Amino acid sequence: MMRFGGDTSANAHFQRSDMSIQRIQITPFSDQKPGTSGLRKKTEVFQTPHYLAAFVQSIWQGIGGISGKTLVLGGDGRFFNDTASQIVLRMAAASGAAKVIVGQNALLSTPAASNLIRKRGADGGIILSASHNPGGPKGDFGIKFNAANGGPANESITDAIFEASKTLDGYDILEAEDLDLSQIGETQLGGMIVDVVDPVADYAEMMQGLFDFDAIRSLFAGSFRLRFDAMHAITGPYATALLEETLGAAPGSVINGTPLPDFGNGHPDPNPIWAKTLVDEMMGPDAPDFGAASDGDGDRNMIMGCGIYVTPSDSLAALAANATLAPAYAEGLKGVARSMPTSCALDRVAETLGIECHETPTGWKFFGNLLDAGRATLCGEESAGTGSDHVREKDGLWAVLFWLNILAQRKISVADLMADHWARFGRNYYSRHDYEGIDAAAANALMDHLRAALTDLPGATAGGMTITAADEFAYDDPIDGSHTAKQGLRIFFENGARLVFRLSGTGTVGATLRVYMESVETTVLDADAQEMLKNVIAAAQELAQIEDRTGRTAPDVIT
Ligand code: VG1
Ligand code: CO
Repeated sequence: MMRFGGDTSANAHFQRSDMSIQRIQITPFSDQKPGTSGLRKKTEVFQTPHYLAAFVQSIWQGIGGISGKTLVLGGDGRFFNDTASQIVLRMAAASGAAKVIVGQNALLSTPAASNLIRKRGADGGIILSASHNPGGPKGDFGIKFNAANGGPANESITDAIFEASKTLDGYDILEAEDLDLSQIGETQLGGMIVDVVDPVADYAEMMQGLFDFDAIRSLFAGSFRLRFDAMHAITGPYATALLEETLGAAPGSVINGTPLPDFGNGHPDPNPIWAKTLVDEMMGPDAPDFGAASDGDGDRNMIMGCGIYVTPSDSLAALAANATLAPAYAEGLKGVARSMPTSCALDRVAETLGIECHETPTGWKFFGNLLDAGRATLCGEESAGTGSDHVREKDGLWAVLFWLNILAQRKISVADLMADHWARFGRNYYSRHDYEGIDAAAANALMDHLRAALTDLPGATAGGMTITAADEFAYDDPIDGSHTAKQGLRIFFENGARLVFRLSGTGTVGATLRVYMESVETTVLDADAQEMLKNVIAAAQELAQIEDRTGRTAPDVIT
């Protein structure tokens, strides 16, 4: 039986066990270069005959084969998740994997997959997700490989995968019927064991070990109210089990809790634009005490309180400042890390705590070495990603539980906690403006023009502010010495303000320009961020000529 269309005449058949392995000949694809987080394309691209399989075979080659290895497999449930997981299983069996541990119905949140890889001592894992990108036949699909530490493959592995994809002439796949992945337990696929596991159980158990569940329970036993928006994505079952069933949040606290293949036609990106219903409720009359949302694959978090949106950069800083209130971090933090565009609020906390603060390129893969080496305990990104050394991915629900643990101990509101934080550390006003789906050539020209101007910028003014330094961020990993260049253009101003430009590595249409803006305040602590940043916003326009070069008069998304 041929499952992928195309001409089968050139394909060899041979036997392993009682099922036959097919060698499917293909012409290599030239566009399978992983971006910030795995390979993301339009779903229809992944549905092109052999496209997904070619990338999976390239992964096998890029990691030196999978013979005898154990892998974890799961995805965020988006359209094509089920088909893709059956292909991955048959290919793993064909290439001699010993075992694949797969979430029931091929579902696993990204942090839960990371945990399973670590807990079960697997050699790695395949995560099927395009994270915050919309799903469905017209939406996006994605796939990424995580290594034995549970974290996203580092650049040397993703480079090896891409190199393999460029010359790949075929792939091996077992000829077999689809497995029933709804039944928990072990089955056999060719010579390989498939172990279908409850996607929530191990993760929930880990969370219980990190936080003071009794303290959180007593919060919910009082008048404390929570709203968690799972955005019809993967965190629904996790949030319902943990927040409602285990911790006692009122039934109905979790909304949009059933994962849907098209995320209910939504955009599972937890920010004030796409989680507007939640934001409106939290900013409206009779708002709950705490509001949160997560993304498609459950690794992002948006944190809100009654009447307040906490920027991800501020959330990271607040978690670091209050970390010892949670049992897992009671002994203190070994160090912290943030991606370069993330605000410097974290640096101020680290300075006070007297711990290391690392600045890495965008993408969770750069935190892995620091976490493995015990140089960082908490990590975060401005894009709503926060995590710790409990896994090697960012973790949305973990951040929610961490916040609840802190609120339960401090017995204050989110707004008061942040006011207290800013009074102590000062406030880094922060915003990111995204220009999505712009012409790729125009985006590259904008970056090239700015890059060429960098050396002449110090001493010049923009937005009425004097520029003190400008560079293109590069990172030297302190653990393995690897060098990563071209990670964003940075412009620093004499008043402590900062402006960063970079192009997204997760989009699937044209280019997305991200402009990150920050200013530091120690006196005015309760103002509107866009207002406080207006000079930095003006400087961005002046320096990059965004409107002239992209034709856009305003950003698509402001966070
Ligand atoms: C974006 C974010 C980045 C994040 C990445 C993956 O990347 O900016 O911080 O690590 O998405 O997150 P980019 O290259 O588009 O800026 V997820 O939750 O989409 O896996
Ligand atoms: Co995500």
